[in-house]
Amino acid sequence: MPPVQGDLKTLIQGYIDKNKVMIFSKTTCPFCAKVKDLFKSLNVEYFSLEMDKENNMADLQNTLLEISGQRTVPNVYINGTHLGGCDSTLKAHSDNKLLQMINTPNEKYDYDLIVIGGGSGGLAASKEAAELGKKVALLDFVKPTPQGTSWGLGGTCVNVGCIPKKLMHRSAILGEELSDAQSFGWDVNTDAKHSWDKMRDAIQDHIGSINWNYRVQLREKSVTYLNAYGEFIGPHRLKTTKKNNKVEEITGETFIIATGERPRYPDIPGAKEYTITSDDLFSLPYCPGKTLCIGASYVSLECAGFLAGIGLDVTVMVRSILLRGFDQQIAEYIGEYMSEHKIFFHRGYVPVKIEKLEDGQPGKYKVTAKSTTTDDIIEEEYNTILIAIGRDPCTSGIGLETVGVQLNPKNGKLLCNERDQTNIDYIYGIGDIVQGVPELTPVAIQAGRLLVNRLYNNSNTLCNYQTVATTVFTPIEYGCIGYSEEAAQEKFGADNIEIYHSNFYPLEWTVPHREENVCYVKLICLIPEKERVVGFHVLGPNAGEITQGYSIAMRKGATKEDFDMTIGIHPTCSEIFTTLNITKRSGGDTAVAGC
Ligand code: FAD
Ligand code: NA7
Repeated sequence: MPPVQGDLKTLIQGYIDKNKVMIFSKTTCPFCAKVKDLFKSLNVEYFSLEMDKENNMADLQNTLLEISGQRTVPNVYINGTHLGGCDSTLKAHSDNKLLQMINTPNEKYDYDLIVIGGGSGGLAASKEAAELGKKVALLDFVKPTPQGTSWGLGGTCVNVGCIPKKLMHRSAILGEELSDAQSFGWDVNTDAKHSWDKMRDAIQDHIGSINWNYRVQLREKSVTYLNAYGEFIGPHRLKTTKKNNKVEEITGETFIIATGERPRYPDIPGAKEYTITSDDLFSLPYCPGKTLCIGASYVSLECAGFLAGIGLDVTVMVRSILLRGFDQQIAEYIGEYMSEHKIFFHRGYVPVKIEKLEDGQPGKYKVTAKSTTTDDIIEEEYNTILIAIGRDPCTSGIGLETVGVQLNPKNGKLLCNERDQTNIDYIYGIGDIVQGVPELTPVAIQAGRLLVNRLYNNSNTLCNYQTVATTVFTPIEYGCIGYSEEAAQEKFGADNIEIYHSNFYPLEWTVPHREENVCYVKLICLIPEKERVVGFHVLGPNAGEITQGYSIAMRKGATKEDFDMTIGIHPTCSEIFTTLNITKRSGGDTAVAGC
């Protein structure tokens, strides 16, 4: 559908705002060629929109007339100011004014770009923009949790997300491997004890070094880093407040909001006083002891997994299903595996009250929960209660209403177009706060880099949020790309998809006699498109490492035949994807038959 007039105005204004030298042109126009040759001879970078290549040329020209008062081409803008056509440009050059206009810095604002939020997306965007010669400020400020936990530069992933989570998962996996090692001939102490303090300190030391490196990188790239909270107080104007309450105002031509999300608390007595979230867990000054994880999505299950893996007594309280949004067959397999590995599940319960029984590190707390289907009430005691029932975007309290940025009223997420632009043309959004975008670190980074290249490097490449691979780091890892079975059925219809699946038995598991037939793979293929693979799922060790490479194949539209024609690497887990021949429809047995 061609853009409506209002959209065209924004589009054209965007080109003008983003390009130092902007030429609206036609490929067939000799005057346009003359102007472009002039800029080339002066070694001046320009961006030209060849309007005769667009399918809405007449609309574009009409809108240009409205904006600039000129319908003809070339139509030249320099630093946002309308210069005119071929004659005006040549005259400005002969009067020695052209280069002067081009080289006049934009002094209207303190910064070309202000990025609010120094997490995965914000850091990537600010560094990239500075490399492209822009004057950039990056604000990052962490509001302490209700328990008082705070952290350094780098956002969720580095401080309270992916990094400490994966390292604690690794600690748990090492425990299992320690016991495997005996089967492989190592005389290891079977009474090996785990130290929470040692693990936490080592991981926190690593995080500290990353925080420091980020600061060094920002300094090296001349990004102004402000450890301050940002809040819009007017168009292009931000109030920044430091920890010591020192307030300063700064202005920017363009803004990127990348403020991320923070954990949500249930509205029940005792929740904020007596519980922790993932924001507190990874730096907890004491071993959490007997722990209840409330919530059944990946943050909760991953934390439950590594806490149990380091030897703690762990329960998960599940309101409805496991891993909403993920393939439900595999979600259930994960639940079964975790139950087999000493994690207890309370299914169909929600907490209603939390009370403190004893102070201490850890203390003791009573949780009262009620069934979602019956009148049943349960009461249990734990040392630590970890809440992981979702995360809210940090889009309130930052003055978005002052500048009129639109949010999704249901969840507070930022509404952006495919160019990551909000309804306010100089304000963009990236990362977890954006509606409909996968909440993953590499997504925020990619979006930030591509956005900045569109803003300052004449790029048109959009961030492709489809077919993003991800992994759940539960005790048995789960990697996936594309559609779950349920989503594929809903989108394409059950008759249009063929599902190939199999169990597999990692060779490394055979000698220590780990359980058979818990590892599993599934390929979901679209029959009308030569069995193009639209869903990829693997449940087993190192699923993250396995999954990454296949996401390139999926982006390239790989079919089942492409998988079949690929020669596997033996002996690996991943080779199972090259030999899948049992369809789910056939009802054939997927159990492992041999090596
Ligand atoms: P963030 O990284 O959250 O950064 C936002 C920053 O902005 C924060 O530092 C915040 O304090 C700051 N800020 C907020 N408001 C203001 C303001 N007004 N002024 C100044 N600063 C402000 N993703 C993966 O890809 N893989 C994983 O394995 C993974 N594991 C995760 C595990 C956990 C426990 C959690 C919670 C998340 C995990 N994620 C994972 C998700 C990943 O961390 C996020 O997708 C990613 O950090 C989002 O980046 P962002 O730039 O949008 O925001
Ligand atoms: P998610 O993915 O939003 O999942 C929330 C989970 O918590 C889900 O299992 C919910 O159950 C459950 N939930 C929600 N509200 C409640 C209440 N009130 N009581 C009990 N259980 C509840 O959250 P995560 O924290 O795991 O992860 C959020 C993002 O953080 C994720 O996308 C990553 O980017 C990092 P439901 O299925 O709705 O019944």
